[in-house]
Amino acid sequence: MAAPGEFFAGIPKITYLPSAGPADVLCFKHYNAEEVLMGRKMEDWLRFSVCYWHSFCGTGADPFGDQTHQWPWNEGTPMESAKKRLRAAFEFFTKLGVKYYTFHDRDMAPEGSTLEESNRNLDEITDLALELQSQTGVKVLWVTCNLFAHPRYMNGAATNPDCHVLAYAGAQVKKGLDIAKKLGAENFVFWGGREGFLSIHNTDVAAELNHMASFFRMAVQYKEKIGAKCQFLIEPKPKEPCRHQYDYDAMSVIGFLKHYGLENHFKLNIEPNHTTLAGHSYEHDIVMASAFGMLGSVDSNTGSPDLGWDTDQFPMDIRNTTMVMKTVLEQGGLQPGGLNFDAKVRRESTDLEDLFIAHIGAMDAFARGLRNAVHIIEDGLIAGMVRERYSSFSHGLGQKVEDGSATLEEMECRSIHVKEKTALK
Ligand code: XUL
Ligand code: CO
Repeated sequence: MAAPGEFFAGIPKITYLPSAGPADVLCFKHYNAEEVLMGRKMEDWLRFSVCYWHSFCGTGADPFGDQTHQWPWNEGTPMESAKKRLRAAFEFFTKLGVKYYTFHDRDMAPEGSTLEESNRNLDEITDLALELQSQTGVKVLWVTCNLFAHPRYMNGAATNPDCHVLAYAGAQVKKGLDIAKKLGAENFVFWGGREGFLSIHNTDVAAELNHMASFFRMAVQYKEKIGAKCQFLIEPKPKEPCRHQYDYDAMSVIGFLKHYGLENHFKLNIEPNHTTLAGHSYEHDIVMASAFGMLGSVDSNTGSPDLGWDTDQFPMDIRNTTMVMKTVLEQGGLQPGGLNFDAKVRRESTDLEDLFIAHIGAMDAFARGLRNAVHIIEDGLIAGMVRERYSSFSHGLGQKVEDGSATLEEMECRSIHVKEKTALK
């Protein structure tokens, strides 16, 4: 029997039961939130977050078929169902034991017929969000603005050829930052949904990139003006919906930020499914962003290696989660970022409990990845091999290359009488 206002009746608080059998799917077999590894609780290394758009707004529709999910919160007027959805989401976060969530402005509250009405809707729904946050202790990992779904954004937002559209996007981000501050969001994400092009022939690439940089500068100024504390994050993606997107991958975004002098104001939110769409391995952008001190957060999902599009599946591959967690451990954690499940249950997963099973599976996969990464780091074998591989840079000429003081003349001097065999040693 459902308690009044309960959406997930019959589903208990999910606990750690390592000895549970294979048929027991509503428990964690590996994720033990309180367990301390390398000086920190598992939950603090992993900082899991549930995403609002897939898990609570997703309908199961795809380009070939209509809605398959009949969720009980989708009832009443758009504002009524927005409130039901929020209550259902907080029941879910609490039962799952996840302390963070993420949302777009437009999936939290419906868009009105004017900006003013949209803002009013957001105010009303986020009042309720604030109340539920303080009742449960669940926090916002990040907020983002949906600058890609409405028809006005069909040619982009910050890179739109029409300045009026850029202005609308700016107004939306201004409100998004107010909301982020109100809810104490720890980060704020910019995903360049349609910031790119379908045809290079009608696109002034240099102008669009300049506009995008100006747009980000305005956001930095406003964030500082209102004293919002959230870390700005850019989420790279190479394509889809555009044929080419400017935030192609980690290195493109880092190059862009450095070119425009914005690198101190932003980090990256890496989504591995996007990384593989860019032709890289799963962990590539995690490693690259971290190497430059720019890994801020992770949209923990996966695609299928045999597909060329963004399927946003729950990550279940232990090899991948190990590689991610090894990088996270090596950089000392992800805080204030986290592991956000930008992932959706399949169109065919039509039971409410599937939402739990999917998250539990992915959380266990990350817990196993964390344990593996701890072993790899603690036994030190790989780190020792890597150190040895670069040992020639720890003294003499190598040290001078390392600190940038070496010259080509010194290289010549060192190499001229050395037989190749010795030089290669
Ligand atoms: C799209 C995507 C988005 C962003 C937020 O591919 O990943 O959901 O994470 O806008
Ligand atoms: Co994402």
